[in-house]
Amino acid sequence: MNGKIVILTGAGISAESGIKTFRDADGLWENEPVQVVATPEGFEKDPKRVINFYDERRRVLKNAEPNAAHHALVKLEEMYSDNFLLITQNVDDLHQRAGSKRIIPMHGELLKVRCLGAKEHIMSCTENQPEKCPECGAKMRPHIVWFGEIPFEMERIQKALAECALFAYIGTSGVVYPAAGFKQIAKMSGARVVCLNLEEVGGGYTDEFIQGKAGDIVPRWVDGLK
Ligand code: BV8
Repeated sequence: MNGKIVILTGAGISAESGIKTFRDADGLWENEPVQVVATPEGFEKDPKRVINFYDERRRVLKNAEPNAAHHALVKLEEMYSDNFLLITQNVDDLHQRAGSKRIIPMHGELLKVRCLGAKEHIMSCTENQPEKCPECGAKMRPHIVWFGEIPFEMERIQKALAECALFAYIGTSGVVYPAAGFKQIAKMSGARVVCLNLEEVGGGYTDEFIQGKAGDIVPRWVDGLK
């Protein structure tokens, strides 16, 4: 295939690694309402509850491993090199641990925290979030894009979508914007759009739907692109 390939992943690609998705039964948002734990207002109102929510997710992530779908996307990156970009909505580090390099974690990273000081120091955090910034003493927050905040690297993303010949979205329910709108931008740019997911997600602009668990269908799909 000529031209660039852009992949968007969501929580479904990490499900087989034991990471809860957001909207499936017993999903993450079931016990913790979004507006309480994933908005700046929620953090302002009850920082301890928000910090505990992310500290707990870091503990779960420590025992998780990348699955065959993560590894298949690394192989795809090796095949397409500079013509490949992976955009993930996920804040886990499973893509990175599998070896993905050309990756944009557009909703932030669970294993990073940043301070609320002027310099917004960003640092690694694998356990509980520190009380104060070790650099400047300011309060800390998860390095996560909450609802109402602007995702990272949107310009770079828009450019890649405008140039791509193949756009695949994997393991995402297509509920959260602006990520949910990427398939439309890609389609309007002339790309072929493929959905790989456990369930069919609406929203149109999709040329092909491949149903199944990511760990099964993604490696097969990548092999077919060789
Ligand atoms: C923004 C970090 C302005 C937190 C997250 C009304 C209409 C349209 C938009 C809005 C609206 N009101 C408000 C908005 C904007 C809002 C939004 O979209 N709200 C939604 C709920 C309506 N968006 C924002 O606020 C965004 N910011 O808009 O800023 C702006 C933007 C651009 C330029 C200028 C200004 C910020 C959104 C980011 C929020 N943060 N995450 C955290 O992780 O704690 S979002 C959160 O949802 C995660 O990142 C998650 O990845 C993401 C999306 O969910 P999915 O990944 O899709 O997960 P889900 O569980 O939903 O689905 C899993 C799928 O996998 C399912 O389909 C399932 O069938 C499938 N699956 C399950 N198992 C498997 C599988 N598939 C394959 N194999 C399996 N084994």
